[in-house]
Amino acid sequence: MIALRYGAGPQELRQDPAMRAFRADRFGQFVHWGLYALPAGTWHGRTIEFAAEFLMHSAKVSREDWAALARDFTLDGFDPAAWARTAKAMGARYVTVTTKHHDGFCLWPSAHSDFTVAATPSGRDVLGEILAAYQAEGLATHLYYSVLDWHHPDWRYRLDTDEDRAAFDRYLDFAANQLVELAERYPQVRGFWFDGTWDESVKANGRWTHEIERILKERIPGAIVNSRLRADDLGARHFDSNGDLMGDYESGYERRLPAPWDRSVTAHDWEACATITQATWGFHDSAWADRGRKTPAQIIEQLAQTVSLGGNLLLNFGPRGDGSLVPAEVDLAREVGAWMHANGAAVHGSGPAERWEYPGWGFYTAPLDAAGAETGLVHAIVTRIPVSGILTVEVPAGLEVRAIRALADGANVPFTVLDGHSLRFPAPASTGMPVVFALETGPAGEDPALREPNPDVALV
Ligand code: FHN
Repeated sequence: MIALRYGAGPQELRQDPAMRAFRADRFGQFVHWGLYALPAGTWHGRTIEFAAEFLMHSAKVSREDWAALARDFTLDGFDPAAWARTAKAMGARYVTVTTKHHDGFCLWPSAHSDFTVAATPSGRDVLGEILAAYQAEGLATHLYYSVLDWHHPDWRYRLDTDEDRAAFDRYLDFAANQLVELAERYPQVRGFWFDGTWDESVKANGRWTHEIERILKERIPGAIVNSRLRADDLGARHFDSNGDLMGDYESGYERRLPAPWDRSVTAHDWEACATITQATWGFHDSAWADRGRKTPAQIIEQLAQTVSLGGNLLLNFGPRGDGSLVPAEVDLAREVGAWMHANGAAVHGSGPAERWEYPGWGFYTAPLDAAGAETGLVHAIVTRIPVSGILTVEVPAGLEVRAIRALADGANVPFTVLDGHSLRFPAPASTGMPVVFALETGPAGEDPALREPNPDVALV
């Protein structure tokens, strides 16, 4: 055990109302919006097939030229109420919105920077409007903040000299002031999502990351902070040098998920973030970005896998430079939302179905408030229909399945008990979308007759 001053806190899962609500939400919307949405991946006619929010860096744009984009940030198509309605209809329960990305541009009129919405033609508090719109729809709000800052002259990647250290200390004061400002201006937010913390300079300042988490939680009791903020005394990130999670939930899964059978992640709260496009978070107006767009079924499969492992999925949207949503993202949200409308019970308020092994053809989830999954309901989300047309279910020892119903319409599904611990039922016809079945379970052996093969079923 290594003695650490800035390591992890208590390791029990937080059970306060904010954290329980976050855990039950399971599905959030990420929004990346800033000046980068204006050039949208192309600078002076050259399209760079890399994340749009990196364009300042990848096209080697000077601070001055990049800052001049603020003049075109005119909000002509900006309708935060439409963003919020879209998110809600998709089934998202919270939003995490970029307040400042790596380019340093602030979506709120920060008193600590001249590179903010206050310097754009409207001068409006864009962030405040976004938060209000989502809150009006009943969604919780989280603030993304990039510690990495290409605009600020005191930002350093490494601390090689005394001058670097002095500059970076000034930078950390600036960032701390901005974070306190955010917490004071928007005390209604539920959490903070940190990014841009991987450089040596930040890793050498574990104390600062520890202090920031403390200060934010002092300002907003119950605030939820992702693990990405934190470094410990020795520069370990996410998990401290003793292997304990820092922050309230792990946020290292980006555009990837744990393996479906990896139950180790259920030991703590975690959230994965995902792009709809292949590899850009900000709006990238190109065939390159469109090529990799995921389908609604792919998104739902990711969501199902995530929930089955006790995580949340934060699905990114990158509005266009004028503030309007990308039509393909609106369409996707609508289709995911239609599925969630019928099947959201397998996602919201759900988590891993304990002891139910990954079946290969999909994912099991169970209501979070059930006594584990020992009795009651288990949802089977079918994402891969076997060519055999047969779904086999291994039932955990001591349990039996008493009924299977299609979640969307409640239709009873006949099944065959193969032996004391497995059963099978016909796979659904493919609709191109995952299908969810509710398995009603109870302790085995209460009524032995129920464990006999069901005479109503014709074996497939
Ligand atoms: O560099 C950023 C990237 O632009 C985006 O914001 C993602 C979201 O998780 N975070 C960083 C890469 O890890």
